[in-house]
Amino acid sequence: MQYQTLINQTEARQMDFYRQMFAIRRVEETLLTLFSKGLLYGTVHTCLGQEACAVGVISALDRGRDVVWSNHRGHGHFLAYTGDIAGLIAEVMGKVTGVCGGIGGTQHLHAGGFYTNGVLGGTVACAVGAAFAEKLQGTGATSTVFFGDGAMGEGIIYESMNIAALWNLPVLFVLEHNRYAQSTPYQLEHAGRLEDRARPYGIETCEVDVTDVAEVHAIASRLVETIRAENRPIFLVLRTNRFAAHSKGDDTRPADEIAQMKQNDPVLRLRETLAEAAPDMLNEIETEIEQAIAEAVEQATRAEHMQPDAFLERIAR
Ligand SMILES: Cc1ncc(C[n+]2csc(CCOP(=O)(O)OP(=O)(O)O)c2C)c(N)n1
Ligand SMILES: [Mg+2]
Repeated sequence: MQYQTLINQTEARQMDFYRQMFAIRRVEETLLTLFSKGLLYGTVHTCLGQEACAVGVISALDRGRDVVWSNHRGHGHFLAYTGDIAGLIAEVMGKVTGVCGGIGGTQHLHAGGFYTNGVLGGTVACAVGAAFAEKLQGTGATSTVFFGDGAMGEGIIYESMNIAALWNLPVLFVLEHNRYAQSTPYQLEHAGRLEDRARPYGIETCEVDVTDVAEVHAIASRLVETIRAENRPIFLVLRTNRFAAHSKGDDTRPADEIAQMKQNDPVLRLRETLAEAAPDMLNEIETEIEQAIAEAVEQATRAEHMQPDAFLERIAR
């Protein structure tokens, strides 16, 4: 890690988590601005407030080998897995230089072992299928899937949990429990505790209130190690907060509740700690990320729009 010569190992690790979370936050804010200027195709779902979930879990994986399935709110997961700011921004702007040639857009991102899809619950079955394939091939890879509380009404999640438990598949099921599906509070659509939903299948369950990315990382590392060693699924429930609207302008949640959430912002909390320990390095990292984002926007703005015919021709070859 490049910061190790300057500060101790724990601070270096924290600084790296901060760099990743700050990048996600600023990319999401930038995408909202680009949307307001009419420069994006379709809408965007930002993960502002949930950055520590993406970074904490994905930093615990072997990104050269492990598979990740994400959902409609997948930019943070993508960045935590690939670090590819330019590829993401160009993709969401529908440009040929995007990570999927501009054809996938915000909800269909793919790079290496990373996939997203907006069909709630559908991705959970895909992740279980991927885990089955990895197990059959003996690669030692695990498969992680992120889904929201709203998706927990989809029956396919329970069929997937059943098969994963029955066939001893290496899956980490991650519920990002932000208590809302669009603007519907989870209590209005779900009976009982969502945290208890995997237990009937004999799946070990771990619950975390997300305030500290290092804690999420430590827990996820332990779980992934167990999954890899013992070939069995685990359910991780991350209680978290979404700061922005579901997508654009569709937010009827009480303003004071959102203000309260922001009091416990994992990104700012970590920033405060690091600002005391290594302020110069913090500034350097923030400047570096801001520059990377500005360059990515500039390059994507200049790039060609995605051409469906050219794309179809390319994949047909
Ligand atoms: C099968 C299916 N039904 C409905 C939708 C429309 N939809 C997109 S996001 C969303 C709410 C999702 O809430 P949640 O799962 O809690 O995730 P969050 O947005 O909170 O991250 C809905 C209903 C969809 N994408 N897929
Ligand atoms: Mg939700």
